[in-house]
Amino acid sequence: MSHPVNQAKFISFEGTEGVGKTTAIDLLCQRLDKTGTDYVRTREPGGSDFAEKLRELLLDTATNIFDDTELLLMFAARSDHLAKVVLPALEAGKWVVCDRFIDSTVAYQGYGRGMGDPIMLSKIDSLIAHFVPRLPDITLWLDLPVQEGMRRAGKRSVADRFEQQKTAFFERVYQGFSEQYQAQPTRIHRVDAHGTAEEVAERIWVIVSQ
Ligand code: Z5A
Repeated sequence: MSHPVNQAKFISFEGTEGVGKTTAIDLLCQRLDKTGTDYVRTREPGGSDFAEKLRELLLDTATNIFDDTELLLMFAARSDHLAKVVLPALEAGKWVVCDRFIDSTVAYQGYGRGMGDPIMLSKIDSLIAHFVPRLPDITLWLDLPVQEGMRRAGKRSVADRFEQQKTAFFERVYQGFSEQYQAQPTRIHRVDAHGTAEEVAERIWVIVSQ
């Protein structure tokens, strides 16, 4: 068995719908288990009791809210999650593996809802600056064409409030991830999400274990 990976890391997974984040996180966590690495697996929106309540509202197809309200609720959930789960875990020397984080807000609220409007993007930048004291050390952007992710995700049953959006929305979300990757190539790593789950997991491990 390999040695534990000692230095605590904050890792976020990002990508459009159905790219395989959950599957990739399952496989990463199996490897962290094998190396004896102490970690917390979490997700956004959600991850703490209060934020999970907000997640229910945010994903509920019966919820009808304005774009700014959605943005603020994402940050309300994030603020609680950071304070109660992410920061304490990192301070205790644990890794944090998080399914979605700030880049999803830029992609979904900034590009998907806001169509890349500079005012919306600047609101998000400002919220990050004020309410996110710790950025991920590594962000893994699972890059897969939107249609291919939808095909993978389509095997599931009921669509939530985001999954009900049309393809054009998800193309803008993709553009949001792509532009953030180009703007922040040190933190954000592009992972080719084609191929088998094991092949994708191997690409991720090469990045994470460096
Ligand atoms: N949201 C937001 O708007 N703003 C924010 O700030 C945040 C989030 C944080 C919930 O996210 C929604 O919240 C999300 C954005 C919004 N809405 N959308 N869309 P979520 O992460 O809970 O939901 P999701 O993005 O829809 O995730 P997902 O659809 O569950 O997909 P996934 O986790 O990336 O994929 P998966 O479940 O691992 O895989 C999908 C299927 O493909 C499954 O059957 C797998 O067995 C299969 N799969 C996985 N990997 C492979 C490979 N390599 N080959 C073939 N098949 C595969």
